[in-house]
Amino acid sequence: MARPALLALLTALLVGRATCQMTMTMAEAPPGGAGRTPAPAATAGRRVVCPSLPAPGPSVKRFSLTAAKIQSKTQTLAYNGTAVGPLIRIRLGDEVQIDVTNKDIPEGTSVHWHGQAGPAGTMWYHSHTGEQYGDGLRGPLIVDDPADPHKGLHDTDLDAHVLMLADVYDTTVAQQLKDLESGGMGAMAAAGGLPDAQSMGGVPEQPQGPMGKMQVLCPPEVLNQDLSDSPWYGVQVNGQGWVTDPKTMQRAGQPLVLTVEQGKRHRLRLIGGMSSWALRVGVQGHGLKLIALDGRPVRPADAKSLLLTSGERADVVLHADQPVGNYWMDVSTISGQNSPVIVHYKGAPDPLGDKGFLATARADTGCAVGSPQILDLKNATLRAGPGLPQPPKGANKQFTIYLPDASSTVPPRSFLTHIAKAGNVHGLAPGSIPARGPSCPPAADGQPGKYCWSLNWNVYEPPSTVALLPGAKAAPRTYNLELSEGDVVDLLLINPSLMVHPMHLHGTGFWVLATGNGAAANSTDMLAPGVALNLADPPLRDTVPVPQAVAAPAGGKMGGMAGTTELAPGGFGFAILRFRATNPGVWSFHCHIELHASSGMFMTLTTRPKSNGTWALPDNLLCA
Ligand SMILES: *[C@@H]1O[C@H](CO)[C@@H](O)[C@H](O)[C@H]1NC(C)=O
Ligand SMILES: *[C@@H]1O[C@H](CO)[C@@H](O)[C@H](O)[C@H]1NC(C)=O
Ligand SMILES: *[C@@H]1O[C@H](CO)[C@@H](O)[C@H](O)[C@H]1NC(C)=O
Ligand SMILES: *[C@@H]1O[C@H](CO)[C@@H](O)[C@H](O)[C@H]1NC(C)=O
Ligand SMILES: [Cu+2]
Repeated sequence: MARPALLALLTALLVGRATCQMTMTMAEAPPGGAGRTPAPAATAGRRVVCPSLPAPGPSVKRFSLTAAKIQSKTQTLAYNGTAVGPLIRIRLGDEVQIDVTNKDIPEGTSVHWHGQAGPAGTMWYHSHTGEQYGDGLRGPLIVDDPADPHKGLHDTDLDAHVLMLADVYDTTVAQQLKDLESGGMGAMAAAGGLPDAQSMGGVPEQPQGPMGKMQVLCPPEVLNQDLSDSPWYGVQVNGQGWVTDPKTMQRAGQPLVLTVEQGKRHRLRLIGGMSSWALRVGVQGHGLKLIALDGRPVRPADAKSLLLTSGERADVVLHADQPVGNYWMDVSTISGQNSPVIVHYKGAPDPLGDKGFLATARADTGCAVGSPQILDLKNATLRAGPGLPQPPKGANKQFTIYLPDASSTVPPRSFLTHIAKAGNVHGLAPGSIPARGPSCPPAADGQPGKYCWSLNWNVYEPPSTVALLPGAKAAPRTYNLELSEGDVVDLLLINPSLMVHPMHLHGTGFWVLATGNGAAANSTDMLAPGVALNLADPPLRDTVPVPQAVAAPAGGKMGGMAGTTELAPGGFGFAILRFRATNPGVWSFHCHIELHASSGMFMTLTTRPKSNGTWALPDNLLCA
């Protein structure tokens, strides 16, 4: 199977109004995606048809998915007409063909097999076009490993215990983005999303429908960390959950009922399918044992609850060791806005018929930050599980990438001095030290754009191209880093904003060597000496939540959001990643929060094969 480049391209295909076939072999050929919106400019004028793939052999497992418009209160798009796309469950080593049909989505669609460059574990699939996954195009993909080192830690691993978490809205994500681009962050604060300096007094309302309003009183330091730039509406797990219309206070839907058996240890596979909010999961009266992150085993860690951001997956063991009954599983924001799930022991009364039980409506785990035993997945105390490879001891390429809100965050002086030499930011001339980075592109109405996120102040705007072939030119806006096959690469991610950014890399997994807050970089923006790297057993992941920055206490303004506000000394959030560039191709690297990726927090890493001759570019790039 020597066709990695071909497969890398295939998964970037637009699925027009036609069926396109995609083949992948687990643990062999690495599919991935090459960009949020594939590059129409690169293929303009070219006649395109589906590439001809080898006919599937008898051992190939075949699945099909149909992406289409639907009309429900919380969703405009769906795979196969269901709130969450059907579970695709295969075994490590399987060869798989998945036929994807676009029934009626006029702008086209695409599919990204999130985390899938070979490994077993809890993965998912979702659209990578525009803001479609937040509107409903997402589903679970599980790759079972018969030799899973943590098999002995659980008694069941049921399809019904694969849980796709999704924040849902009564507006499309594209509409949310439009509102932000013309109104700025304040627009969402008014809608109950992002707190700002005015609304941050700290009392979000938890509407409870028939039971009246319930207020969640959380201290400001909790609310300050619960930033989302989407308005809160509700959460669904596998397409079910209570959502309360903030205008009418009417509650609709019902919680998912998760059935467990007393005495059994159940493996739950949690998928962070949210487009914006981070969610905390914890079960009343029960502990959770984390055993895998992003599909890969981690050293088991016990927790009362854990926090999941967009794109991440966490496998946990729920030991049903309590009296037979019904229990709440909170699925809540940090500040306590909750759309809970019911954990129902076999033999207990029907929970949906039990008014007294329903009225309690939560596991009551309160405000999260500061709660003991909350397992924060961005906490670098996590360790890899058995059987995973160790990282190389050193890297031959290092890149520093800032994660700023480009509408207002002024680059640190050290960064500007550095890029003045390196000249690696589009729009900034090398040799001169600019006063600030480039700002947002204009909003749709032509007015100055008030909202955009960037990587090193590069605001990604599709369409984009990367020069794949010798002599071809990259489009000016594409922020791309060049790698060669075999490179060992360090990415030092520095977060000067007050939001966590879950950064996701396509095409390969990476080791998380360190995360935290502090001065990770010295004045040349290279890794500062003294930051402790875990080279022994760092977790191997495909998504990393980069901790938010800490604002200076004085002034009351939010650093990184309000523009010129200083951060606390050493207040940057940081994460240090290492990976081997063994998979030639053009790979996306982006924040998984959809509003952030779509507004510019998106770039590419191009791994060139050792010899240019091995690029396997097909003649026909797109399905007609
Ligand atoms: C999706 O729906 C089609 C049409 O009903 C069906 O044939 C297919 O099996 C479904 N896909 C999955 C993965 O269940
Ligand atoms: C990380 O975990 C350690 C050990 O549980 C804890 O002391 C520390 O406060 C945590 N840090 C964060 C940022 O959650
Ligand atoms: C491959 O192509 C790139 C881009 O033109 C060029 O810089 C590089 O030297 C080539 N490498 C080899 C091994 O020919
Ligand atoms: C910053 O760190 C890099 C890498 O460790 C080192 O080469 C450089 O000399 C350091 N610069 C300063 C000013 O400390
Ligand atoms: Cu982000």
